[in-house]
Amino acid sequence: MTDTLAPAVSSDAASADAQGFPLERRVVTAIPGPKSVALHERRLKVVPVGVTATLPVYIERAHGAIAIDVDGNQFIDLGAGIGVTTIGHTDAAVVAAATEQLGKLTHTLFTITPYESYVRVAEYLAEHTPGDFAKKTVLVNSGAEAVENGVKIARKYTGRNGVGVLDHAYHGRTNLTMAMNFKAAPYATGFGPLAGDVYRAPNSYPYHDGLSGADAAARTIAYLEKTVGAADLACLVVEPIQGEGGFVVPADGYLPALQAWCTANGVVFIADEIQSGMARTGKYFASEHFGLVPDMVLSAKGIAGGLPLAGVTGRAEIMDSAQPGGLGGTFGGNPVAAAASVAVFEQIDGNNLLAEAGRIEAVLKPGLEALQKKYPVIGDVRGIGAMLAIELVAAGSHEPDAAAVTAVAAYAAQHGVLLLTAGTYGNVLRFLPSLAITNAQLEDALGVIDEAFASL
Ligand code: PLZ
Repeated sequence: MTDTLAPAVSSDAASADAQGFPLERRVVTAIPGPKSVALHERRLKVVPVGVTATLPVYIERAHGAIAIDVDGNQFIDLGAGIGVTTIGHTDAAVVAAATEQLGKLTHTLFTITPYESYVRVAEYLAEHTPGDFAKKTVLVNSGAEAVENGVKIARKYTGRNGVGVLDHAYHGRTNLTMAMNFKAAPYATGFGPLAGDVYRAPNSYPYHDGLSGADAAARTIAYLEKTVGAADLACLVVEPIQGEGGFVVPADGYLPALQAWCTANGVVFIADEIQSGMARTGKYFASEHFGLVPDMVLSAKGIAGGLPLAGVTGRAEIMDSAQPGGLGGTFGGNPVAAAASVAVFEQIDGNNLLAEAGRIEAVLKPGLEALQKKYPVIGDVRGIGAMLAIELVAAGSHEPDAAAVTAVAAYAAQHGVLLLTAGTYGNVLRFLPSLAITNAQLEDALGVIDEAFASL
């Protein structure tokens, strides 16, 4: 705190919450500060370059929407660790549940000797995923592992091999999911051979293709019919709102048309809700905004308040097609992660946190639209709830401007706002704050982003 490399900048908002945790943005050193710089030097010696750091600022603690680094800088966190701490960093109920569970039981392996919290999470997922039919859930450790298991089960159920995915999709870093991603670099470059039988089709991207949902769906379906054929397709995996691809919201009617085609052709329709789910968009799952009732829903990220947990939830008859002993893993549905997850569901249900996404949208979206009027580099403002994005383009065109994204994110970081990028061409800024962010914090962050655009 004694370091004065940069002038202190801080917001005027109320300075602390009821527990005394700071609520405000506050920059007290250069970014990164000297302690972060020292830590980063240590890191570079022992952590491979493949594991990058978007912002080499070392975080020590966080609560709600504020993260504090080792140098005492306080950031307004608009990324929530890519949509993981959706109900807020260190939510008191999640901390209490996980802490209590740590002292009681940390592991048995659910497929050896089970425990209740796994079952409770499965019950919550059956209740809160779309569709009024019997559902079952297998819990695993990561989003990619959920995608792997979803595909595995769909293949067993259908007796088919093909996996359909969409342009601009992101599904993970394992061998199969690398093959399912749209972008090869950096996720798959040099890491092959990749899994086969993955078929990619054009998506709906209204800002760029200008197509109606019906026309975009007809294009996707024609493509899948030609490149693989429904008879060989086990599943179609879609993100209802694409995450890494840049919060691409498909045109009205697009996703329902894909689902109808899947249903008519015996193709398992899988919604990858790993980034869009768990209350991020004001519904439990973004599928609900589009009237979708997926055969299978994949969840991860926000499901356990920061602890590693993911789920594959599907129609009981599909899930039960995997033979006894066919699904599992040592840590899947770990008792501490599952206890944290139960607390997340209790918090969302008990405190009507779904409404918070609408509150955030009501502040953030008009704020971003006002910036779009001021700065022609902002080509598109889109998203739902607490999953909003702006796409930056060369003024008067739709040509991606990734350099502007980098500059705005860097300016924001220097001024105490953690802002994430996205998009196949790196030209999207995405906003996925925790539902705990206050309006004052949002307004303050918007002010910084306004200055960032002005500085371009
Ligand atoms: N499906 C829709 O968003 C993870 C990737 C972070 P894991 N996205 C963030 C990084 O750089 O690795 C993601 C997603 C969607 C699947 C995944 C994969 O989830 O928990 O990262 O494996």
